[in-house]
Amino acid sequence: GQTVKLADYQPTDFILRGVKMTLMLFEGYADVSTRLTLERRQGVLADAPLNLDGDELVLESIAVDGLTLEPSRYEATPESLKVTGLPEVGPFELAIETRIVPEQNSKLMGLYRSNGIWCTQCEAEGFRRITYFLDRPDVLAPYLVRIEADKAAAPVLLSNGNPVDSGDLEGGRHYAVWDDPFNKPSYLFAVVAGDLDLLPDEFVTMSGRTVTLGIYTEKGRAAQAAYAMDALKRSMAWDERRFGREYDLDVFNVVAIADFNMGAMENKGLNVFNHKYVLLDPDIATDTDYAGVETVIAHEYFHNWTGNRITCRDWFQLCLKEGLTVYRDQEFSADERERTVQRIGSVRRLKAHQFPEDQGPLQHPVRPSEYREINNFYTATVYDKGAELVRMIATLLGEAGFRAGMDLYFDRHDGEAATIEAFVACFEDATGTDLSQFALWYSQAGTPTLTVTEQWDADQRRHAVTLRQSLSKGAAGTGTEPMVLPLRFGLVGGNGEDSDAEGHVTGGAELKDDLIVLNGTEATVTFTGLADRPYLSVLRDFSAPVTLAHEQSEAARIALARLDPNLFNRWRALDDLLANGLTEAGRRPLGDATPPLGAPVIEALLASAGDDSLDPAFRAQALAMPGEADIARQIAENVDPDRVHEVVEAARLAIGTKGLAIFERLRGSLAPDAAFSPDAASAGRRALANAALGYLSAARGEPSDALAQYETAGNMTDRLGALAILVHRFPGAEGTEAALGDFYRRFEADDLVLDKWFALQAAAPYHGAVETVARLAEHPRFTMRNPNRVRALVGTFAAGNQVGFHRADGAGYHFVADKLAELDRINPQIAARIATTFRAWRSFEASRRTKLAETLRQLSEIKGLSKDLQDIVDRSLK
Ligand code: BAL
Ligand code: ZN
Repeated sequence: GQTVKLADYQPTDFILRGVKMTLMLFEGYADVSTRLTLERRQGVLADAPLNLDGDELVLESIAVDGLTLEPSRYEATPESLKVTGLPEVGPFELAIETRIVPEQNSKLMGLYRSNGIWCTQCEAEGFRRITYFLDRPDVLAPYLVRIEADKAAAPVLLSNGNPVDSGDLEGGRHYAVWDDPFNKPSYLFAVVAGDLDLLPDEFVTMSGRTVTLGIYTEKGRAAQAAYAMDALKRSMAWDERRFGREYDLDVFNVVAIADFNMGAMENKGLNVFNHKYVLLDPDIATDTDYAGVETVIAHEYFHNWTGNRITCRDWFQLCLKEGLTVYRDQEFSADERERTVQRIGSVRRLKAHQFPEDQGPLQHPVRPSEYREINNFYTATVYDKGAELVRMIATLLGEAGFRAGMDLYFDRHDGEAATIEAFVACFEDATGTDLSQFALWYSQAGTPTLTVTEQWDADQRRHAVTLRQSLSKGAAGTGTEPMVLPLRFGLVGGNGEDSDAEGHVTGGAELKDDLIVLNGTEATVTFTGLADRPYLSVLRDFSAPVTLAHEQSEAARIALARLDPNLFNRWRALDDLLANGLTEAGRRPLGDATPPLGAPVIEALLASAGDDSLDPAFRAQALAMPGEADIARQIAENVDPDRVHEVVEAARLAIGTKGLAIFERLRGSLAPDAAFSPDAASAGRRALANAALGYLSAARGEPSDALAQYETAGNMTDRLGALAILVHRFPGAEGTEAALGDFYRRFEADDLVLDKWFALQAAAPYHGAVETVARLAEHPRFTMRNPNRVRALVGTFAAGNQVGFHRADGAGYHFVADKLAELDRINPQIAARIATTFRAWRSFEASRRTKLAETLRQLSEIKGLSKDLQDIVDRSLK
């Protein structure tokens, strides 16, 4: 595949003024007729051809201003259409007809069918699978779309914008016309047609306009969209309150689809969702699912302003809409739920997904400068690190400055396709701040290391804090200049209060209230007038996405876990204590029996767990062990996944044994509420109760508590929590098999719950998991055609089962590679995504390292591999 480079950006030779389309849907094919109003851009050579993008297309006819073109005037291939001899000045109309086969579209890009429903996915380059087009985000136009279909097969016909016409046609067919007056790029185009149920509602905007809301679902499931609808209305109100952004069309529709590559898609006025992020009720969905629906509904809605009204000039600017919109959805969840707990969740995700990407062969800057396949850049770096960069701008400028910059951005660029430079300039201009050094965050890849050392001068009652930043060159080969690190901090006294001691800076930093802005390689801040040595709490709220190397005693961390007025850092103190202990123990050989955690660490953890003055959701987070992959990343070299698992289990047993009384008490005091409520506080109590059950079961070494909970559970959170303990800790126990069978029989009608059944078994941390997963891949309900199902089984096994996937004989690698080769021919995007799990190969001990590399090499040599998978495999090997 060809490499696309940011530096090569050029505007199109032709300007698109408008699009009129008719999609005629039939069983077995669809006829697409497109009329483009185009105009040669001023200054473009008179003989310059028009080059349109296609992908697996067949051209049926082509005409300019109503006249069919001679074959000498155009060249059509499945991937391109070149037209010559077009008018030198003034607008002209290009009419193109294509015939496509949605039923055979297994890539789920463009127009395809899911359970009989016609639907589209066009981001990033799916529109060119529907018709030949200038398929790039800086080509914006209004669209008028007419859909025709059989009325019985597709009573519902939807597209972007407002509905303007509909009616019956001969032969049992009907039509609908949708008018989207807002300029939009083709990636935001959408059409849905099918026999769907509707959950209707409405929202009155801040200026008093009534917007008709609809969530469309498979038949019989509209009631399960109630929580999503509630989240949508809260999102609309929040964007008005927090950012002054009002919705613009008369209607806003969401459609839930079973076969969907992404989580959801923000098409203008017609969001299309993976049904996993719409359909819920307490019997089928966990608290995590509820939170996920709320987040994704909000995220897609927020795109209406950050993504749709202001879009990206080119795909290199993807973080312009994604990083910003993730920041906005994170802020929404923080306001709607509990800020610290939300922040802990976001930081866990960042460390679990973005840090390994940033520290391995797939490393790329938040704004990449080249790509071979754009689908492979919908990454944690673009999304989650992208959000961290926006968060840092907000931290540096303060709430009012950040809002002023956002207001200017909306004013200045509404209706445009913008760049990161344009975005950053708005904050500079609105606040008079120079952000040129800050902007390095967008171009320099890698996780900087922040080293912190402290020196207490007892005679002078003075505390010196030295901060250093460093960034090493990684796979992306980008720069390593010092960046701007906003570091929230406090000096905590023995009374649990922050000191207001004066600080004095030497070196490259600025001090403003509770913020040190480190912009040089090194700086020292000396605090004077202190009565006693303080505990330094630094990088509060994870105010910069760095690896923190803070030389701090275990005693100081334990004190901060108890005293820090910043709750996030209390959690981090505990998490660091656990992670450090597990990492150190993980470096020792398999079988080494030295306890991974010292008694004071376990006591600190249990003190938090048992502290009823703390939010239960926070305590559940404190009790959640770092992930095995996370520990492996910190061990960094010669990792033995069996050893990592061994130390995690040893730690779990030690904590459970020592805390038995606390966990028993928690189980008693957190008995399930009679009526289920999905609110954050109730979810937090369930999370703590389930964490307690996990430790209790480990300590007792037998499954009866989990079995009892499984049998009496009144909601999916408690049922699945218990089943996970049974399947992951008590395999082969009689009750475990019975519960697993019961779960299947109860929920076999529901694909979303069945995904949980597949995923739970795929994640079971045993060497035999390879055989279990191979057997499940032959299960009648397993299919490669549904992305959720593939992710549940193959994706979970590869990314969420360190012990099984990394079995020493390489059987896990072979199984996944075989499945990826098969999947690649069906859905390359999903195959490429799952393949990223091989990227960490260099960090493993020699035998696994060799086998991983060998597997990657074999994959890379398969003939006819997709561009998607080839790109991931080749870059991973680099
Ligand atoms: N734009 C793709 C899905 C999302 O990030 O909202
Ligand atoms: Zn998004």
